[in-house]
Order: sequence, then C-alpha cells, then structure tokens
Amino acid sequence: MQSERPLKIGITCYPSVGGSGILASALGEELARRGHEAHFISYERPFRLPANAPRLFYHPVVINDYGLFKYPDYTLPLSVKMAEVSRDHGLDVLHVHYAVPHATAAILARSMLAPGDRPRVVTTLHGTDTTLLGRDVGYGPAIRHALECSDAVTTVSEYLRRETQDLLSVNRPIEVIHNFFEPRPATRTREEVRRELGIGKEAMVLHASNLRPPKRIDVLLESAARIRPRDAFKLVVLAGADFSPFAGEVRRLGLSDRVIVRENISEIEDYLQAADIGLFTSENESFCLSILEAMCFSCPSVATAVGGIPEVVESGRSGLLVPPLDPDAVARGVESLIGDPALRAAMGDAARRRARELFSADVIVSRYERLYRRVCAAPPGSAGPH
Ligand code: GMT
Repeated sequence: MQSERPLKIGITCYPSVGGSGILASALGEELARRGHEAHFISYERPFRLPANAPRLFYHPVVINDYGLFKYPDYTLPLSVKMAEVSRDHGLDVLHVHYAVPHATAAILARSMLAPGDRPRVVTTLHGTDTTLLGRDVGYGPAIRHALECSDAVTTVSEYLRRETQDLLSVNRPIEVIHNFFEPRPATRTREEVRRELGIGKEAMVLHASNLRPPKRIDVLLESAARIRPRDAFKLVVLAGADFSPFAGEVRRLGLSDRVIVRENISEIEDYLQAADIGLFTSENESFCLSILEAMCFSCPSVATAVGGIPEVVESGRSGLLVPPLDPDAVARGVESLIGDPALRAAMGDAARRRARELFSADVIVSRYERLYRRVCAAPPGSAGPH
C-alpha cells in the first residue's frame, strides 16, 4: 500500500502563556515528530515551542507602528504573512487556534492567493472566542463569517460545540476534538521540588492558570482560607501572569504562610509531579487544559462543574466536581482528598488512565491528521464561500 505523503501545516495561535497557544504548540511539535512540516505564523515564537526541532518552523509577523492609526492593526499583516508562507512553502492547511482575529486573517489570506496556491482553512475554537467575543456585536458577525468560510471547524469540547451553534447560529458541522497533553520528563525529583517550595508533610494543592477573570482567583483564595485544618496543605499557584494584584487578598485572608506563587514557569512537569491535588474554581471553562496536565501525573483535581470540565473529569472517579462559586463546597472537597490518601491515590490512577485513553497525543493528533486529509481531499470551496 502506498504511504500517504507528509503534510505542510501552517499554525497560528497566541504565542503567550495560555491553553490555546500551549495546545497549538504541542500539536505542531507532534505533527513534526510524525514527519509533517509545521509552520508557526505569529507575532512571537510560541513560548513552549522547542528550538531547532526538525520540520518545525517559525515565521514572525512584523507590525510597523504607524502614528496615523489610533489602534495598531494585526489582522492585515498576519493575513499577508499567512498568504506569503502558504505560497512559498506550499502549505496544505492553515490551522488557526482561537478565532479572533486568526480565522478572519486566514480566510483573507486564502482569497489573496491564486486558486492553485490556496490552503484549506481549519479553525479550532478554544473558549472565549465563542463564549465572550461571540456575544459581542462588534465581533460576532465576523467570527460567524470566518467559521462559515472555513473548510472545517473544531471545538475543544462538546459544551463549546453547543455554545457555538447556539450563540453564533453557525449552520455547519462542527467536530469536537478534545485537547491533549503529552508530558515531558521532569527535570528535578519530586523531593527537590517540594524542598524548593518548603513543603513537607502537608498536601501540595496546585492551581495553574493565566489568572484571567473566568478563573475566579477570588473564589480560589476564599476556598483555600476555609480548608481545615489550615496547616494540612499549601497552595502552589503557577501563574501565567503577574500575581501581584491578588497579593492583598492573600494577606487579608491570612494565607501568607499557605500560598506559594511561581510566575511563568516553563518546567511545569517538575511541579505537576510534586502535586497531590489540583484546584480549579473557574466560573466558565471550555476544557481546562491544566486539569488534564495534572491528571497525566496521577493528580486528581477538585474543580467546578462548569462548561466542558465534566467531559474531562468524571466526578467521584477521576476527580471531584463541585458547584461553581461555592467556597465551602470547594474546601470540603479538598479536605476529603487530603484526609483520605487511599481515595486520592485511586482517583489519581483513574485520572492518569483516563488521560491516556482519551486525551493523549496518539488519540488526538491522529484525529487532526485525519481531518487535514479529509479537507485536503474535498473540492475547494465545498465548505462555504471561498
Ligand atoms: O478562551 C480563553 O479564555 C483563552 C484560552 C487560552 O488561550 O487559554 O482558554 C481556552 O482554551 C483552553 C485550551 O483549549 C481551554 O483549556 C480553556 O478552558 C479555555 N478557556 C475558557 O474557556 C475560559
């Protein structure tokens, strides 16, 4: 049987700390490992993207600062770069992560190219591109247009698929392809990391996020303040942003000796392997990649039952789900896992198995590869106006 030719995939994402950029970087890395070319097109090199890996390329988008514009424009230079890379490297697919403005730029790039040079456009929605911007009258129609002109649209959860159809009235199939995580080896031992953090016998409770409003850091801290006994745990916050706006709240709640913060960590695996319990109090979340990252290290989470989180965690088996905005319920959940190491270990094992079976690179990247082959085999324009 003839083997299929490797593909050339352009990937655009937000390169800074954030689940959609992390997922897109990991996808590019896995595609390159499988023999495809992955071309990243963005204003910065995605922060977790390895340097010098074969078949992995980065094409910067340069933005000139024109005094005549009150607001700098990114969409047009991005679309021009997408068209240039598509033509120069013969891209098969432009895969954009997070619709705004990436999907619109990709549609524009495609229409700038001669018919024979046009890549297929795959748009993956990650969350607030639907749940926040999709509701905004200044963005909604543009997002809807870009989705209808894409050759394929995917969402990272079934929840987000339904939200997209309801909020944006998108009249086309949307495929759910969940996120994946493939941990790298830790660079230090569990003991070394716990020593660095000053954690002894206490349970290490871990929260990792970009601290944006939907993460409800106020609820996280309020919940931590209600955990009893208070010396049974330490809360480690891996912050993808400046934590200082929350420092006053930590002091007000008497948590100064309980909360440890590390900002912009790239060796996330070091901390994941050292953690006992994940803690996530979001009020809205399409998936929550950080929960999956913890699951890969047999670390069960206490998390809010919102959005796509119930697709990631089966409550009572691979973690505990609690109602949103309820610090007492969160604290009781954490206490139940601190107080029962056997339950914690059983849930951790189940979490790790679930992560491998449903959310590994093997399972998920193969689905993206099949999707790319399918859109490439379909006649151009079959998904909507080109
Ligand atoms: O949508 C966002 O707020 C940003 C985005 C990001 O880049 O971190 O987060 C979303 O995408 C992640 C990766 O798919 C998901 O794990 C997050 O749940 C999702 N965030 C929200 O839905 C709030």
